Amino acid sequence: DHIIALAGGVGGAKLADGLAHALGDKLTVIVNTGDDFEHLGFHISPDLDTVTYTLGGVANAQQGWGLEGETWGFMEQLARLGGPAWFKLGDRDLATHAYRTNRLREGATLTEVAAELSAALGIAARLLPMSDDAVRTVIHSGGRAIAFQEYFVRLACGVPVDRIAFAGAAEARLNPAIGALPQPAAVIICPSNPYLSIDPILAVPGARAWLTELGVPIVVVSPIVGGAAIKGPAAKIMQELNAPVSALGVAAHYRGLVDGIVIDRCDEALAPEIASLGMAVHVVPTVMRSHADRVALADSCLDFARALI
Ligand code: FO1
Ligand code: CA
Repeated sequence: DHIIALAGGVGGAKLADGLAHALGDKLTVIVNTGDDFEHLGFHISPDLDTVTYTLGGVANAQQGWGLEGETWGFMEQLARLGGPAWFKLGDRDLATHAYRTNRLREGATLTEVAAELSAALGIAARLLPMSDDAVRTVIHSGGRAIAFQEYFVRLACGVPVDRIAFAGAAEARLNPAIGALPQPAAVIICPSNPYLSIDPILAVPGARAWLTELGVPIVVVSPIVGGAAIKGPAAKIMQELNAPVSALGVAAHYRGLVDGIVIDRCDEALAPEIASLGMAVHVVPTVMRSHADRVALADSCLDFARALI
């Protein structure tokens, strides 16, 4: 049976990789594009790249983005020219951006380009951007509106988040390929940042209605473990938005959408309170250090979701 996953960056990509191992071409991953932006004339799609590189087995694990075995000749020369050095494009990674940007200019959709790049890396799963239209995450901080990569990379998330907006979301069309997918057995929301990676997907008109009308179990994996984020600014942002920084806070965020949540062993004590929000709780080790961890978590998510049918 077919499974649909929703994913953003690193944590999401790791679970998607485990699911791809179990499911092959029976997996569709719907990927956040709110982090996308134009830089040096290139269309950069960080989360699509992270998912593609991770499932393709070529991700740079230390860095958390980009390709393994990267070299930086382009950036060195760019710096010599006085070009912008705050956002790093590796030599190999640059090929992805040139390819994507060129195809978009030829009239291809982001969906078509994502399919071409993932096929080139030998990926069997289907990777779908949430929309082919521009949706841009904007961070509002102290009266300023900051473009996402500006906030994330240039400011290193160093300003407080008052509010997060998704510019263009109201006018965007949900990826038409999503409505044409085979009926899945379940939907798995990967352990991506709820506010920065999953909310932009849900902000596309029709996304929430499509999910709930599928009428299949929707299961989320908490990206917050032991009151901290495994990676990235999720914990800091939850605190700034006055949400409890815990798996309970994650559960409350998804209340009404998900049927079940997977939380880490170390958060087991939160299970009764989470269950009182009206969702099933599954307690397993969720921290993915090895490839075997990804596969084990994917298998236990699938078992949990299937038991909710
Ligand atoms: N993240 C950084 O922290 N610094 C960078 O210079 C950087 C470059 C970059 C280039 C291509 C790409 O696809 C991703 C890149 N990222 C970089 C990661 C990106 O900012 C983040 O992964 C996210 O958008 C948050 O998930
Ligand atoms: Ca992201």
